[in-house]
Amino acid sequence: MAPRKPIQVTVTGAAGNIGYALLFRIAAGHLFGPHQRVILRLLEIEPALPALEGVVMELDDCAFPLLAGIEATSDLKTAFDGTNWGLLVGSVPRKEGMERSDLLKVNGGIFKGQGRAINDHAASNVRVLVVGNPCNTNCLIARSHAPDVPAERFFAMTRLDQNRATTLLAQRAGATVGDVKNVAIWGNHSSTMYADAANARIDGKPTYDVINDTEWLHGEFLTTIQQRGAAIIKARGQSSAASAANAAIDSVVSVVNATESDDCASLAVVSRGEYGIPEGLQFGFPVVSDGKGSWSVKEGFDLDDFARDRIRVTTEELQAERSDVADLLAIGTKGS
Ligand code: NAX
Repeated sequence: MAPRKPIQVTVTGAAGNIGYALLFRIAAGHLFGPHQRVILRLLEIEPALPALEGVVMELDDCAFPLLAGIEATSDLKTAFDGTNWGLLVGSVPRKEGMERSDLLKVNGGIFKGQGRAINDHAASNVRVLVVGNPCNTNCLIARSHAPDVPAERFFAMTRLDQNRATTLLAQRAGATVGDVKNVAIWGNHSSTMYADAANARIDGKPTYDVINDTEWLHGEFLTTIQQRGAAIIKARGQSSAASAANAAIDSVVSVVNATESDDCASLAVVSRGEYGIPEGLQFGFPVVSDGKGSWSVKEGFDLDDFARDRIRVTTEELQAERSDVADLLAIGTKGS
């Protein structure tokens, strides 16, 4: 059998914290399995290219059999030329005194250019996962500048929140993470996201039958997830990188492979009005993939008053973010 053509994966911000945790796993075959070769296309800003060169040396020194090539560049066209998957990790961190709206604008500029480059240079089957924050709105901006790429091919990362929620539920129930299924993250990847315990299943049973503690499920469970990033910075002196990279891998794997019938994957995708969410927002939903390139928002989630209120808050935040970046969005774009 002829060897399969390598899949090209672009990683932006490749010399950063998450990049360092992500690239070696991609090269080891964790995205597409042990028989699929990959080519890495690594984008960085000019000042970070020397550091990226060091990462490339380390990748070389691993002699990964599945790594069929590496291109390190600061040029957008080169970075996205023929790419099949774009993992958009690089963005500018929030600095002291910076308002959230300033951050949205600074990063919005980056994602506008990358969206255009994806539109003009990527492979016709390209898919994009945005990790760099604020990831939902950055994704919306990139998507709006890629009118030739179907909006369904753009994803923003809420998987780290899903993984955090899954572990918390397992620990509280005295179960293993493999017993916890169907954990949805609704809305924005920010402190307003809603981690949905009510529709999750632990060992096949509804969460509330196993963890009969509404106060914890409506309180500490949610605040622990919201504050987890800050807790890791406090403990480690650096932001989460390995778990974020792992969530990026999980996100891609969940798009590429079929979802089990008792489970879902949390991904922020373009809203088509599911569950009453305004159309066009890049919104965290429970998603099911068919394993052949298509996905849909999972139906049948029961949303009580508490859930509806939380989802309203996160929806309003995303609408406000969309207004803040209105001048960065391509007008009249399909799906935006
Ligand atoms: P780092 O600051 O370590 O790395 C970011 C890298 O991006 C730097 O090397 C920088 O040179 C590069 N960069 C900046 N502008 C660029 C541009 N225009 N083109 C290409 N590269 C560019 O941050 P890191 O810890 O790696 O985090 C990256 C992003 O992930 C941040 O925005 C962070 O907030 C976000 N996260 C998102 C998460 C999520 O769940 N969606 C969780 C983890 C993380 O917080």
